[in-house]
Amino acid sequence: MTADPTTAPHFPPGFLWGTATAAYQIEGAVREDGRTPSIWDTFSHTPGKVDGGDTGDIAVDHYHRRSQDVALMKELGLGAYRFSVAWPRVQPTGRGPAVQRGLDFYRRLVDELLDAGITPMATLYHWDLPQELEAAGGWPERETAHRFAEFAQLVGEALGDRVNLWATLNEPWCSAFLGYGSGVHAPGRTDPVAALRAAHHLNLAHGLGTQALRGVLPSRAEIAVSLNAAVVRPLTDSDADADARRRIDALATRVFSDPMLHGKYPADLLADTASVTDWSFVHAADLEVIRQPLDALGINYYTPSVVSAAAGGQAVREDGHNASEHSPWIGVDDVNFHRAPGDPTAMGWPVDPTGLYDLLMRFSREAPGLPLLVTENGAAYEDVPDADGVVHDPERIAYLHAHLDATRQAITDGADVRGYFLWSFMDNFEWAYGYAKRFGIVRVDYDTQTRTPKSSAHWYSRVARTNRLPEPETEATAAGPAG
Ligand code: GBH
Repeated sequence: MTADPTTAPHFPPGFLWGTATAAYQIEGAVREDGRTPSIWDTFSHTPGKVDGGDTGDIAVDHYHRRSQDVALMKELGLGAYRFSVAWPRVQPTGRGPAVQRGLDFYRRLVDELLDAGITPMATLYHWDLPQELEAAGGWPERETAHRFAEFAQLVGEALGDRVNLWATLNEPWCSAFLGYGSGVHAPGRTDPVAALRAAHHLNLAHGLGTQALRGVLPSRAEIAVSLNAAVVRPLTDSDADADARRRIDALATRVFSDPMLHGKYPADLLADTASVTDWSFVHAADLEVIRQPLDALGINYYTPSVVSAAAGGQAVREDGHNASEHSPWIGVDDVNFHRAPGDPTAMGWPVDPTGLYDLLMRFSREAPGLPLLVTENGAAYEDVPDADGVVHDPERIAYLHAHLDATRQAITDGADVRGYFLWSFMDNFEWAYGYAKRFGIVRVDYDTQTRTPKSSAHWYSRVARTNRLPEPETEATAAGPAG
């Protein structure tokens, strides 16, 4: 009954099997060792911004439970771990010299990972801008990009001898368009011009930050960026729907990938947003700075979008994403968002692994020779622990299996995918949703901070150890506790 291991499809040798987290979502200890507030501290403490009034003050207390968390990763046989560095821990005002105690936390984390045989991947910016930099204007101001480059240099100097894999930014789309456009993320501003300025300055920060890292890292270091490139599908094959798809694709994906990979902003994006801004905040030399040679492109994927042109110019939003009065789609107020086919997760996001396949193939064609990493993929479900506190989560296993199968198919079809980082290692602070949504393969009891691997953790452990997906009929046994 068991699959023949010699014919079962393996992933390429050396494939990185990781999980991912982000500083504000897990660390807590927000006032320790010199850390100052980030925009997410301010935002989560503003009534009405986060479900249940939740904050990251304690989160899952990873700042104090770091060693135990790394030990659990080792026990599960995970090969890589993507974490982010909290800017306000390292440079509390966003300026000036680094706080050694802040850097020490990450030095110890990395040392423990390396001791455990786990490859660290450090993301420099996962949304926690020091509040003082927001007070000075935040991402809509050009100066913030220069501040980021300085921060990148400080972290590069401190960790460059032990971290080989880096990402500059995580999902700059969220920072720019949810942070300054729709306002559902920190800092909660709703200003279309500010959102586009933020997008450009995040691009510039990526370019300047990459240059700064190259200046201090050994030549073996690999630098990437993580984009939440969107999979946007037209509702029908009409020209109007194709045009809606094109406009959303420009504002979701090409606004970052075109300057980063090709050194230009898409002409259609500039035309579509001409009534909002003339983009005069883009200086002539910026585009060459933004286009830096990269060692990998990180793709974060969860679910696709389905769009159509709105009949009377009046858009409807029926896809379950955080509805807000202000649209993040600057200059595009006549595109409908429809519920995509597929069973919804607890986020209401339909499961569709073909979107991940399509994205990997798209970028392997668009940027030949650039290795790809899936830097986030995973799902929230209504996990119900049994009497022993154990969560049996077959839906999450099915989600992971399907998306890993799509990844393997893309590799078979020529995509150079080097690794996969499951979101997330453990349940954590899910931004505007607070603790209500659980993405972890490890359950966290928020009263006791106890960590308990879910069935999906044992399943993923098996995948990581064997470098292959189990045949569906062996899934039940594969999901049992690891030997
Ligand atoms: C990632 O964000 C984050 O990197 C990670 O920190 C987070 O915990 C994880 O995914 C799970 O959410 O169409 O305007 O309604 C993903 C964020 C959420 C961004 C859905 C796009 C739709 C925005 N994505 N969102 S909208």
